[in-house]
Amino acid sequence: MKKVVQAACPHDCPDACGVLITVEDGRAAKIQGDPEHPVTRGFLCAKVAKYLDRVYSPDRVMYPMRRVGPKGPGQPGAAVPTKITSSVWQRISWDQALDQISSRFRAISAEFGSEAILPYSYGGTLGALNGGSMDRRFFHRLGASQLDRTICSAAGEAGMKSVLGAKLGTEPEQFRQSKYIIAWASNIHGNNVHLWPFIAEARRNGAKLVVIDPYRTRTAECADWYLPINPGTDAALALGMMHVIIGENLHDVDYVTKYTVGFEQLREKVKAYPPERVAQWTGIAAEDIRKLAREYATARPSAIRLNYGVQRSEGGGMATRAIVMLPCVIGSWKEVGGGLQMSLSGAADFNSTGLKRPDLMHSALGREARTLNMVELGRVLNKVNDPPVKALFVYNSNPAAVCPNHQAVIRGLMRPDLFTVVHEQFFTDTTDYADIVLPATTFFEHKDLQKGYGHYYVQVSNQAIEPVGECRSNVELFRGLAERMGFEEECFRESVDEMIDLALESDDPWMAGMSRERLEREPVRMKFAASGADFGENSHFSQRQREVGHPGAELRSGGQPMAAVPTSSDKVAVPTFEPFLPFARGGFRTRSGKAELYSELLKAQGLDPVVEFRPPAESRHAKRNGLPLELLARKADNFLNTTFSNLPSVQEMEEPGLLEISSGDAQARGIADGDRVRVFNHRGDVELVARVDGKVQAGVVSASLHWAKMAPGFQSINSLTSEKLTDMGNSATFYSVLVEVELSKPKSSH
Ligand SMILES: Nc1nc2c(c(=O)[nH]1)N[C@H]1C(S)=C(S)[C@@H](COP(=O)(O)OP(=O)(O)OC[C@H]3O[C@@H](n4cnc5c(=O)[nH]c(N)nc54)[C@H](O)[C@@H]3O)O[C@H]1N2
Ligand SMILES: Nc1nc2c(c(=O)[nH]1)N[C@H]1C(S)=C(S)[C@@H](COP(=O)(O)OP(=O)(O)OC[C@H]3O[C@@H](n4cnc5c(=O)[nH]c(N)nc54)[C@H](O)[C@@H]3O)O[C@H]1N2
Ligand SMILES: [Mo]
Repeated sequence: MKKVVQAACPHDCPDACGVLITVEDGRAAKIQGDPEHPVTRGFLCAKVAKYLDRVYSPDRVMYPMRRVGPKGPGQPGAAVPTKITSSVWQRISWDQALDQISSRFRAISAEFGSEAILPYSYGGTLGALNGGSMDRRFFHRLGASQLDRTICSAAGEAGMKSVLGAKLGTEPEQFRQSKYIIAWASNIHGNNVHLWPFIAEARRNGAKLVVIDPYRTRTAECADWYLPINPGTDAALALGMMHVIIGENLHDVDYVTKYTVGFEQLREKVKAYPPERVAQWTGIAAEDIRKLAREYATARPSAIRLNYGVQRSEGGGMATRAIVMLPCVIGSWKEVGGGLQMSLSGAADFNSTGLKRPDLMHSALGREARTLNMVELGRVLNKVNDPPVKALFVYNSNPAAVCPNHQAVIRGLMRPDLFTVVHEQFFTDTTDYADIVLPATTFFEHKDLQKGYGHYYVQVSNQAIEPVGECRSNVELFRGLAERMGFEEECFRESVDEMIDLALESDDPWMAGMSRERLEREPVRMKFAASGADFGENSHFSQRQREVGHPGAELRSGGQPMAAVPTSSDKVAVPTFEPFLPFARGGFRTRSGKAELYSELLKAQGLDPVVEFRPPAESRHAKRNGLPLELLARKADNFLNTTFSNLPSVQEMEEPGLLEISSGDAQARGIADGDRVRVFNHRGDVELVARVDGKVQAGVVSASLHWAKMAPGFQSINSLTSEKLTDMGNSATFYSVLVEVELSKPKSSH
């Protein structure tokens, strides 16, 4: 029997693709992008196109296992146990596993209090259910410590919200109507490839693409203008652009007056950032800064695709804040194809209180549980007392590779008194330190509900096949564990469909028309036109926009403020949707209701209420201490963080283990292309192979993330990164790292 199942890719990626899985006699036979999904448009990224290799990999965790050997990755090369029973693992039943976990949790709670148990999860799946529902209910009810999920985007979120009050922005479909696109720290071909066709369409219609990134990405290679920037200096660039824009009266006086607060303070602030000064920090010539500012402000509509690269730096919150001010200052939020996109996840939320039940924590503890920051796992496992963490429950994450300050994390995970449970699809770096490993389903094997953070569509991901082996989804695992712990609340018995229905219970008008039955069949765009209120009055598109002959988008007055109707004389493709312009007429979700170029909230936190640039302290400190090179510990284009990095068919598309270095820096150290090099700083060192390929400029080196145990000595690139937190949002500073490089041994001759 053959069927085609509608599903959604749940990986941590803005694109959240619609996928079609062909199933023949119970076995998945084909995966393809959903041609009907308006953003997926029928194609998949290279790694998800190979997903059958992942689902049916012989290396999957198939059964619950208990450790009988020592913790740690063992011998190089022999790290992946494919046999059920080995000297390290013993197969056990689900019943035994759940019994052992629950009795251990009871004992730890009795001796140290329930907050000695710490859940650790992040981006394994973005499904609303398997990403955070039954698990949260379970840990709330248990009274476990709370995890502050900051490893990815919290600085950017804080920076963006300080201006806009929400994570909203330009939808991908509108980029086809832009005339000027800045990909700012945005590796579009690698991390967000479904935006590319819209940009390609815009360029066919004459748009210019500018890329601002210290690494020459594939996107930079095909840009009209590539501006390599010194890492961590983006706030200065944005301030310098605003210096030019405001100084030359290119800002939108009407928009700024109506919809922002603090413009005068910003005008004062940017005076200190003339292009000549900014050039010294950023490495971008003053003339280029002027040109960029002028073009950005006048080539309408202009859109910025900002991604999270800038906010993985010490000043990441302020950098994001500064960049997010740009469309507010030039008023490009008014235009179809204008504005800015970072994350769109702040639109219409599912019923998250219902899914996660934070009230259960209060009934368990009588108060909020303590919160531990996931970025600081090394410190948390080694230094936190009162109570110490005695049990770690990892799912949807591979902290033994993705966490900063890898050495400290590993020291913590090696603690003999730490009881570690890992629910996983594969024997990752983290399962190497588990006491119990539990087998997890992939999205082929369970049902879920999903939004994206790079578009505004919602989907149900239907289950395509039965779980392989004895795999269970996160929902079923925590349901089973709740039962073992004797938790009697009804919510632990809800079925998956009941949970999806509950998640969709929302009085948000943007969620109107989203029933489970409908979402099972098709992706549904949020219903913005129905939102009515909030978006101010008397909006109209700027005169300038009409003058340059852009599709004459006109806002209807009255109840449908965001609807834009293309006119018949338009030459560019007519969009098949009504563009969503979240801030065309204000509607900011800040306290003032305006774009806050001056923020009382920031002032109260002791931060600059306008915006500021501070050169990263890591640079000042490390350069003094003989660590002259900025390291970009980047993501690989064909892996997803560390996911996929163990699959042979995906490995073929990547070259892990490289240190990309400029020819000048290589020569100065006697390093040639292909040489083995040691990259080090005061936190650790890793062995890599030098690649002199012109991807980075002088002073910058780059290496990519993957499973630690694929590397010599099992060293994650995160051996070099620090636990230092960002200026806002308590996020990670993966891109504020200084290192030195030396030849480790001569290149072998074969
Ligand atoms: N293929 C693939 N796709 C992914 C992922 C992956 O690992 N692989 N990861 C997913 C995840 S978790 C996320 S959060 C998203 C978003 O991920 P992104 O934020 O897009 O990812 P990054 O690669 O961290 O950063 C984007 C770009 O910023 C650049 N950059 C680094 N430092 C600076 C800086 O100081 N200034 C500027 N201007 N640029 C800088 C990097 O070189 C990189 O090209 O992507 C998701 N998609
Ligand atoms: N050096 C450096 N470090 C980084 C980054 C960087 O750019 N550079 N990026 C950071 C960022 S942005 C992020 S978001 C984090 C990502 O950190 P993580 O979210 O830990 O990312 P992954 O390495 O992809 O690990 C996810 C794991 O979840 C598992 N998984 C998938 N689906 C399920 C499921 O349904 N159930 C269970 N139980 N498990 C599942 C996968 O098999 C995989 O091993 O890494 C951060 N670390
Ligand atoms: Mo991320």
